[in-house]
Amino acid sequence: KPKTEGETNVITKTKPKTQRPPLYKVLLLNDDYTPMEFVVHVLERFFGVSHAHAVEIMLTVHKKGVAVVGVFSYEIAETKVAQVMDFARRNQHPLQCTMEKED
Ligand code: NFA
Repeated sequence: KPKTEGETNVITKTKPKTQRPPLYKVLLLNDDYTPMEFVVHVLERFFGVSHAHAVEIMLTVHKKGVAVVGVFSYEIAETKVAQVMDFARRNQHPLQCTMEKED
């Protein structure tokens, strides 16, 4: 329809918001007993990081008390935590691994 005076063509587009699943941080916690080499091995084995990066992450946990070792979907994070906790328990180390929803 032809526009009369004062009418303006303003098109309001509603952007379809793409839904992404929430992400979860996997955290490694310091303790006084787990050997440093064991923690490095855990990081290489379950998080696929290089030896050098594993040493860096381990030292961060050792000095700061905690560090994020990766960010994953709920299911993957849950699996990583279970794998680390099971491996630590089987080797009789008190190493703790937890997950936390990302903001
Ligand atoms: N703090 C431990 C030690 O001095 C090493 C460690 C690092 C443990 C990171 C747990 C996590 N043997």
